Amino acid sequence: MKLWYAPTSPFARKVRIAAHELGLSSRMGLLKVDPWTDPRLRALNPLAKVPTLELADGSALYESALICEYLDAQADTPRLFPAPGPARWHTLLRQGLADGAASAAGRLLAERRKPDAERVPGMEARFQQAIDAALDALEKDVPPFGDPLIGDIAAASFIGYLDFRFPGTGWRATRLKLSAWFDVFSARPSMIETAHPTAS
Ligand SMILES: N[C@@H](CCC(=O)N[C@@H](CS)C(=O)NCC(=O)O)C(=O)O
Repeated sequence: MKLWYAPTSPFARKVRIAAHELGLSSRMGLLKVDPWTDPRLRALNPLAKVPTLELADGSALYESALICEYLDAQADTPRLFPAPGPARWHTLLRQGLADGAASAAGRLLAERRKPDAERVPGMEARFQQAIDAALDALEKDVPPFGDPLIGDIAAASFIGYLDFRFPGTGWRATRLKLSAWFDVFSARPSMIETAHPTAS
């Protein structure tokens, strides 16, 4: 299997972290692609987004949540997605929260890159509120230390993206538990090997 990815994408990073945590990264090739300009991607994924996982038979899976669940099912010991029940709902909710916040961060970046005349009043503030409220929600229900579930991986991907795109925002000052958790999580080999580029 081969992952079409961009090194700046938090969703692609989420998949790569999951593969690493499951011991599958050596079985997953990587193909770096620019989803905005590479026409080959749309032939696999009508949405032309990364991550897209190309399977051995030439078919493809897209949407990071689905790709991660597929990878979990390929592992000798699936452990990112609990069976139906409270633990599953909890981690899927955390994944949804973190993915939505990462999406808001991406849209905030795009808004800030627009010329002043094209900016829509109130949009930046709305995206920022989503990011801040998501961080507050994660602080109130901070992920545990130890082997992660999918929601914890998504949370780390979101925060990693925030630090990558918006360094020095000071989000840690009022979220000490989340900050401590993220520091410990960031030392995992899965995080180190999938780090966003330092400049882009
Ligand atoms: N919900 C999707 C989001 C994927 C996504 O938005 N990827 C961005 C890069 S971070 C992308 O490929 N954008 C290109 C486009 O929107 O055309 C997932 O979880 O995989």
